[in-house]
Amino acid sequence: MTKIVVLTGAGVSAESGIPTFRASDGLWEGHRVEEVATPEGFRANPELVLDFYNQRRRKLLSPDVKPNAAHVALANWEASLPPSDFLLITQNVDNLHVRAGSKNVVPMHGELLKARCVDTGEVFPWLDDITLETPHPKRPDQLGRLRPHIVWFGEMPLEMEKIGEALIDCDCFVSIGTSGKVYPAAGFVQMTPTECWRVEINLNSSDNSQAFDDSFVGHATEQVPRFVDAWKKRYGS
Ligand code: BV8
Repeated sequence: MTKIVVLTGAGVSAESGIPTFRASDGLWEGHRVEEVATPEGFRANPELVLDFYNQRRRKLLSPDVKPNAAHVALANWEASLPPSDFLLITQNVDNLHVRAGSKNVVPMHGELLKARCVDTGEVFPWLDDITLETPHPKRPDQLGRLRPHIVWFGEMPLEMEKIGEALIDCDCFVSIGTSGKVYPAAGFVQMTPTECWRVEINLNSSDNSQAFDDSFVGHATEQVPRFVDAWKKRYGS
């Protein structure tokens, strides 16, 4: 049986109405990355950063944002396989893979619907805004002690050991909707075994397209189901 590792980026959620990071001129919903996605930016202007994530959390929770055909195709593919043979690593902080039914998901850059205590690192499910007046869920007399459970630039991504173990042992690595600009995720393809089938699914080529054996070019909602069919033909469903 083949072992499959999938890596997704913002492009897999684009057709669900969630903006990608580098579609515009390097600005991210009107902000410079350094201002809103670094610990330094958070220390310098916590209200700006908290509001940036509050806006994105509200959008994610709006009724018009839901999993698209790419999320669903990945969940169905996983369901057709033994659980230990499929790992979905996502750089995205939305919950659309899990809402589509994916089970073995590693949100390596954190999760928009969780908050983290800045003092203890404890993580809590979180659907509301986080502000400097938000009481701590366990110490309500303490305000403003929460941050988004997000991995910012300069911070270590989550579950890197589990990710590394899966990458060195996989037979098929599929990168979907990522520009290949952010490390360590952009380097994952290089960690797979030489005989691994490396596939990229993207609207156009990315910074590390040359590392892949095959490319499926187009919208994820069309190309992911098309790729899964190709995989089933190659390995048998
Ligand atoms: C770390 C927060 C170490 C979550 C994010 C110099 C060289 C190499 C590396 C570095 C360097 N200087 C600094 C670094 C390290 C740095 C880095 O890589 N910087 C880059 C910019 C050079 N990385 C880090 O800091 C990481 N940590 O290295 O820690 C360490 C060691 C010891 C101790 C402590 C630490 C942390 C990286 C995580 C940063 N957080 N986001 C959030 O707010 O959302 S990264 C951010 O970019 C998002 O998570 C996002 O997922 C990620 C990658 O972007 P993409 O997902 O690829 O999105 P993008 O818009 O770029 O591309 C979309 C793609 O989709 C495009 O290709 C497009 O064509 C395609 N597409 C669009 N629509 C569709 C589509 N495809 C198909 N269908 C469609 N419809």
